[in-house]
Amino acid sequence: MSGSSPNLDRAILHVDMDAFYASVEQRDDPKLRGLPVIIGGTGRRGVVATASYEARKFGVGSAMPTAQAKQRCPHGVYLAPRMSRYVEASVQIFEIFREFTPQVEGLSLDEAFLDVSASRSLLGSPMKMADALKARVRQRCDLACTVGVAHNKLLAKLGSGLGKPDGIRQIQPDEAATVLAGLPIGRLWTVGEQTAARLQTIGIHRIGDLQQARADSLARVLGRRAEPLRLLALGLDERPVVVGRADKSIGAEETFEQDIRQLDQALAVLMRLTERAAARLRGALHQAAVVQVKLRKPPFITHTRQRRMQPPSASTDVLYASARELLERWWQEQSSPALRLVGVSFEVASEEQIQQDLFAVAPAKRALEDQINAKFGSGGVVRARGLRAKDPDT
Ligand code: DCP
Ligand code: MG
Repeated sequence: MSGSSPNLDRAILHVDMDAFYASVEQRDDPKLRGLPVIIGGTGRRGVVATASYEARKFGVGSAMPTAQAKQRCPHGVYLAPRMSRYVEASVQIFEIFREFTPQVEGLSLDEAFLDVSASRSLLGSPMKMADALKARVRQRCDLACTVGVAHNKLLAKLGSGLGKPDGIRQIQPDEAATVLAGLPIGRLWTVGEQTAARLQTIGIHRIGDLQQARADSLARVLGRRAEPLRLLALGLDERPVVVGRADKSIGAEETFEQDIRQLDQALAVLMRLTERAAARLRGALHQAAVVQVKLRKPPFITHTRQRRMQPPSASTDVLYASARELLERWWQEQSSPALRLVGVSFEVASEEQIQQDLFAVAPAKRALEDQINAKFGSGGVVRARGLRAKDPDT
């Protein structure tokens, strides 16, 4: 066990709207209630954003090609997203969240952590608050959500997942390890595909296997991440609720085997990195408030240059224009410019900024790019500049 004992006194809610885009459409058009409704790209290469629970019975879900969804659910109602409606609903639900606590961390348009620890004396138990919150969302927005209740973020989020749809699920400290044990390892926060694959090589498939794993064999495959991950597997998580946003920054970088000495080669890499990071930014429904480039020259001197975006943006073109300017200016300052690493990162704009600024971007073009890139890998659509230079090895 780690040195400090876990704080069991906090009260965290994780709220997540049920089938968010689809529910907004069903609310706005009562004829759609009870029907399988699928929201997504309707073109040939369209991808499903979400499906109503009626449609999920047919095996339709987020990120599936729309064509495949139509095979599984031919009688479904297929609609293109109307972002502005979802943003309006998002603004309303976040207003409700803030009636329970100012400690609200938005994760996306439809999802947030609330630290309601200090609200208990005024508003009652966390379960009572969860109840009241659901009722207000229902009354004022005519929408359903699910609330997870626990003493930390990991378990609150797990709770909302288990309570869906239209539920409340509390996870008590003494049941945490048991609830986690049966879940596949990939469900654990921070475990992506790579980590899961590595863990599987030593026979760890479920979170329970990780709880029981020997420290030395874990360390062999995970290094320094072994101990933090084992604590998460046990349901121990001291992360605070951070007001405004979850991801502080999203970025991408590349190290080169041979130094880059041509400006247009550096710009080509920068474009590719910007494209990759901006797609992730948009995937998380975030906007960038600050663009930063990271430039490392031989032997090992790292410079960063940054610029604030006003207004925040998630457009590859807009973000690249800023990143490019920063790189070009740096290039001119150097007597013999050379790069062994280029990186770009975006500081995520706050919840309020995202909501205001989603109105200001052109969703159709972005969505098309992202869908194609999601389908064909992030090289599917690249701008001409990104193709000019040969791929440096990462
Ligand atoms: N979304 C998207 N593309 C994805 C996943 C989600 O465009 N690959 C959008 C549509 C969803 C919204 O984000 O309605 C919220 O995502 P959730 O993962 O919370 O999914 P839902 O709210 O639709 O369903 P639920 O939370 O009930 O599982
Ligand atoms: Mg949701």
